[in-house]
Amino acid sequence: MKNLKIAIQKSGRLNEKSVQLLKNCGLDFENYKSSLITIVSNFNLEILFLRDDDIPDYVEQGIADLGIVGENVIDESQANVDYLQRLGFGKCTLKLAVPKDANYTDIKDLDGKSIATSYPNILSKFLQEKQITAEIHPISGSVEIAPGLGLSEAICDIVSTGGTLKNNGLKPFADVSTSEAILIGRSGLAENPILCELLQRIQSVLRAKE
Ligand code: PRT
Ligand code: ZN
Repeated sequence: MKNLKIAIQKSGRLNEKSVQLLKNCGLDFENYKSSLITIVSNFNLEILFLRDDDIPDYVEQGIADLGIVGENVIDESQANVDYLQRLGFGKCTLKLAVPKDANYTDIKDLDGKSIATSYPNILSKFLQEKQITAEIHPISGSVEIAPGLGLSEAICDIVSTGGTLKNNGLKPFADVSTSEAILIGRSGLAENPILCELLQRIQSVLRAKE
């Protein structure tokens, strides 16, 4: 049977837990940090190690059959992929935040303001739903320093403990969406026997954790 390919994050917040999940499924593989691809010796699977932002497109295009990536990254990419299984790790919330002494009271107070974010697609959909017109500044990282530098009046970024917001003189203002790591698949894969076996193993690992 032809191997399936699964893309996981090469390094970063989801790497270790993605590797651990696959190992807990009984998959035997070398986790070489320097190699971008590894073959599972006891299952029809190859593992590709990629930047998380690239995973949804690789899966949409069928270069990888499966991927493990944060819901926020999938939504932002707007890739057409199947959501197969929520994985319960990498939990975080995409939030709007403003300088700690700003006296905004309602989400509508963002009307006409500028907002820096690495998630322009998710943010623009959210603002549209709330009928708010704001100027979105897409930036790729260190979003929390934008208000302090005068680039924007608010930000929209991922928060987990809230420590980064606090350290940058910001306070959370509203939740945009929540996220966790998800197993995604290219469309048309649902009946694949290797996927069915892998999904069963993942689900029993998740059940054992409950
Ligand atoms: O190199 P690559 O592109 O693969 O990785 P990356 O740097 O883009 O992503 P990475 O490894 O930081 O995060 C991977 C995924 O983990 C994200 O897409 C989220 O789904 C999830 N996740 C969970 C988080 C966080 N928690 C998180 N706290 N992603 C980012 N953060 C950052 C956030 O951007 C902010 O700068 O942590 C800071 C806030 O954390 P607190 O704890 O101070 O609130
Ligand atoms: Zn990334």
